[in-house]
Amino acid sequence: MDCIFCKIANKEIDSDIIYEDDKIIAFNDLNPQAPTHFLVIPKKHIASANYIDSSNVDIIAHIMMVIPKLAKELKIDNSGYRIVNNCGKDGGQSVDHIHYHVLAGRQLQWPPG
Ligand code: D5M
Repeated sequence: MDCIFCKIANKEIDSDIIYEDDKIIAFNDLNPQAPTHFLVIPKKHIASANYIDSSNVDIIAHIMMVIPKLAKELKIDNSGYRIVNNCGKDGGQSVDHIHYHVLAGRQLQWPPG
């Protein structure tokens, strides 16, 4: 499968990794939209939020537990941050491997565009 985030997870292409364990990997976004902007992905390919089910939801739960730990390490936990998952075309998903954006370091606006 020609998936750029699978290639990052498999270390077939370089990325700026900030966290890794047996299930997930986090790396800085190539096109940052905030002073802190990293992505957290499962190593196993899940195409989008549409494909979360009982067989893989433990990985998503793990991502949601690791993000606050990373936020604390990066000292963005007090000022705040945003976790974003874009799903599908209208959601703005451009890479078909589920990923959670974590954005911080400036006042983020709402609603999103
Ligand atoms: O977000 C996809 C995000 O993935 C977008 O913010 C750019 C980022 N991206 C794409 N390729 C790379 C590599 N190679 N390293 C780091 N970041 C990357 P989406 O929600 O799908 O629009």
